[in-house]
Amino acid sequence: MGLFDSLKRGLSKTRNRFLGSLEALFGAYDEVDDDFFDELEETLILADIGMETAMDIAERVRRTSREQRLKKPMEVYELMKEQIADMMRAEDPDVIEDGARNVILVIGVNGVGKTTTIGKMAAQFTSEGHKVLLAAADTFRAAAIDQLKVWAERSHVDIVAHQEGADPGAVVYDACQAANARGADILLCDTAGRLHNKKNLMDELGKINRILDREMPGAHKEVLLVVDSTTGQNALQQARLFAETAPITGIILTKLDGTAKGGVVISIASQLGIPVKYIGVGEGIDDLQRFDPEEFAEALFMQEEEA
Ligand SMILES: Nc1nc2c(ncn2[C@@H]2O[C@H](COP(=O)(O)OP(=O)(O)OP(=O)(O)O)[C@@H](O)[C@H]2O)c(=O)[nH]1
Ligand SMILES: [Mg+2]
Repeated sequence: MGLFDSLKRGLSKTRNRFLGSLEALFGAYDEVDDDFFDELEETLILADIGMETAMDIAERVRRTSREQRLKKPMEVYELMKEQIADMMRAEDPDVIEDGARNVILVIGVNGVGKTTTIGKMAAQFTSEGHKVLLAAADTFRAAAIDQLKVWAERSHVDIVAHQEGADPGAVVYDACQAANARGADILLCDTAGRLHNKKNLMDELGKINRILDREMPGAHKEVLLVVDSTTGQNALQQARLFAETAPITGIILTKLDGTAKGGVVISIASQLGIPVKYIGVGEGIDDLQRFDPEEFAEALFMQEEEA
């Protein structure tokens, strides 16, 4: 299956929810007028993308439709797609700097999909010719270490792991030495999503981050926050919390395939001020995609006969 097809499939629940009400609205008017735009705003507000984002989209579409004197609902539909893609566009979507040493620290609350996402990234980067090393810095549970080992095998990459309960800082330190010694150009660090309490977790992540800076000077570093899109409206709070440990450079939204609330990607990409770098559209090794605003909007608003 092509990338766009799996994106479309992953977004099918969200698309059904969005399109049902939008198609009825766009079908009900021969020409757009003030009533149409009022209804568009209401429809978007009910579509679970957050009040602010819904109003923002409606306002942009209303204004630009007037400026361009659009009358036909289908023209406005296309415009809406473009405007939404525009709102989600970010400055620097790249995660890896080619030719440099790269460090990626993956953080987020428990169960959002950090370990799975690292496994998927390891496979992708390897297939692109990179030499990847994994650091099992979630030492809170033995199962977490084993889970990452399984992904390392699947993606044919090396892993540095200690025992359950070991100091995650020591794991990361060893992983940095190993990456340097073995010439790995991408080091991916898994972390715990939960410790005995929140302060422990934040202290631990802060320490890991400092060790990475110290042991990999000059490396290109990304701190990626993983957010479960089924709970996505909490992304803002999660970002604020984790930003205390290290500046977050990107967001990864997982589990889009399991929810009708995938529209949350629009509000996160447009309101958080942090670029969305990847989206997860399934549990398989190939189900992680680079986030492309145009394709996302296209897949989200693709009507039945096209899909
Ligand atoms: N459907 C679907 N499931 C996903 C996706 N990403 C992750 N999962 C599933 O979510 C569950 C939790 O994933 P993990 O990778 O273990 O999450 P984690 O953040 O590492 O969790 P902790 O280590 O407990 O903090 C697993 O069952 C994954 O298969 C996705 O994009 N789609
Ligand atoms: Mg994990």
